[in-house]
Amino acid sequence: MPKQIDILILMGSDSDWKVMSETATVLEFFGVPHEARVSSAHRTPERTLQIVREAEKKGCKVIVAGAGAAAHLAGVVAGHTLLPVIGIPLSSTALQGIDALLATVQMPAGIPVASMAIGKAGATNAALFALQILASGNPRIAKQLSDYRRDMTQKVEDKDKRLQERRQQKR
Ligand code: RP5
Repeated sequence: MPKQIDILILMGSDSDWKVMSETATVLEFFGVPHEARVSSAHRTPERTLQIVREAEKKGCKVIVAGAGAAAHLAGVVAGHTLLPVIGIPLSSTALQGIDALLATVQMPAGIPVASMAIGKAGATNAALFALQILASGNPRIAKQLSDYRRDMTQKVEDKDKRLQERRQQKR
């Protein structure tokens, strides 16, 4: 029996891991079973399909795919599965991710990919978005997400408080 996963993190190259590890870090924090794999839509197309099929058998519910350059990974994966696919455009060429952004976001009608922002913010948000998809059927994750937002709100309020205090001291 293969190890069950909720989320597959797929990336085009190991050079993408520096950014894609942000997705894994969030999923680890939330305690959600996942797997991170390297496979390229261009360099290893058949292997990519095989990894998607294996993930489906492992009970995977969402696929997060990050790639740079002419980034077709998320779109190609989406064409092979009915699982929701979240794409992260990565900056790995002279075009600084704009190439990957357009390749990821401009999907033709019929095969959707939820495209995130370029780089680390996109990698973090991909994890949160995947968790939000899981949360509709999982009250534990829904509660964790709600706590995460509450902590974020508190941090912003703390920053504002510190700013007001600094300004007050100058007067
Ligand atoms: C893409 O090409 C990968 O996703 C990576 O962002 C980029 C460069 O790959 P490497 O040449 O570093 O393997 O397929």
